[in-house]
Amino acid sequence: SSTSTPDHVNTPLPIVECPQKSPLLRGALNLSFESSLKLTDVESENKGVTDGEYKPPDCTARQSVAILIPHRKRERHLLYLLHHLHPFLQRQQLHYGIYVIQQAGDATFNRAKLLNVGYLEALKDYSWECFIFHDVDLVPENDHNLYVCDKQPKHLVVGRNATGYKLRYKGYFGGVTAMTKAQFLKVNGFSNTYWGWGGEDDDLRVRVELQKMKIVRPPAHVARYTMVFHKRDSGNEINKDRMRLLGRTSLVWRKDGLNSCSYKTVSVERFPLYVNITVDIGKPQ
Ligand code: UD2
Ligand code: MN
Repeated sequence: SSTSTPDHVNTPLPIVECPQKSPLLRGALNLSFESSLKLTDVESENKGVTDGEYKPPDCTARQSVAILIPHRKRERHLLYLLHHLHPFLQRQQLHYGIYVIQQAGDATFNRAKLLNVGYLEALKDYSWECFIFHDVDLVPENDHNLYVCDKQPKHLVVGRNATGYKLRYKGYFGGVTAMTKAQFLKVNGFSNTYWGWGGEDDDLRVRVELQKMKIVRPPAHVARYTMVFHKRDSGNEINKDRMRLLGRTSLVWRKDGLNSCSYKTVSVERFPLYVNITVDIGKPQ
């Protein structure tokens, strides 16, 4: 009768899997990069996120995804990315966690090794099944670009503003990529030996190909990004050794990667919108 307690008060919600296609998706987005944006604004826009983690409130997500962002001194880019990525991932009805892996000190930057650390550290929190390796300065323009893993390693950046939204070259695997826990383990992760700019993304592609896996991409009209403008950072000078390193990947991948990634964790800070892992990864030998 109308006077009885409504059903939902006593009955636990049935655990239903989220739909194949989220009803919340909007397609092409209008991105804004306001210089007045503050971290506290982004925090109050994302009350459902705790320690960088979110679960859809009324269905069980189809995948649990860890977003790994290599970082040093790009605070503004990080803020823009958090501002866009949190609502984007929530509209995709994912269970996700955002990890920022912060290189301590001023030694030459090593994007790939930071991402290995992110994988190893994130798995201490939760058995994430999918990992997204994500540049801090790339903002997705269309929420049909799903941040989930596929049967094959996935490259999510077909095009971006600065390159006329065209694939930079055949085999290009940089910027934002998605691999399952098992796929990444199979290739022994990234190489730890690429210090400075370039080559580490091609090395990962070679590892994937050596395992007879095939890179897949979403359609070009969906896999679009805006890269926030930047110059080459100091401390991330071009790696002149990258071609030589790339030539020996097939010989060293078994010994150079996740299983040889040595580092010292300086701190793990659980901020509202992300877990910040500061790490000493050493310096080039
Ligand atoms: C390209 C690739 C990138 C990587 C790089 C070569 C694209 C879209 N991206 O980016 O994935 O392969 O070439 O290494 O093709 N970072 C910091 N602080 C620094 C230096 C780097 O946070 O001081 C991080 C940050 O997440 C940044 C990423 O490393 O987005 C790549 O560095 P970049 O943006 O300078 O290189 P870019 O744009 O040529
Ligand atoms: Mn960049």
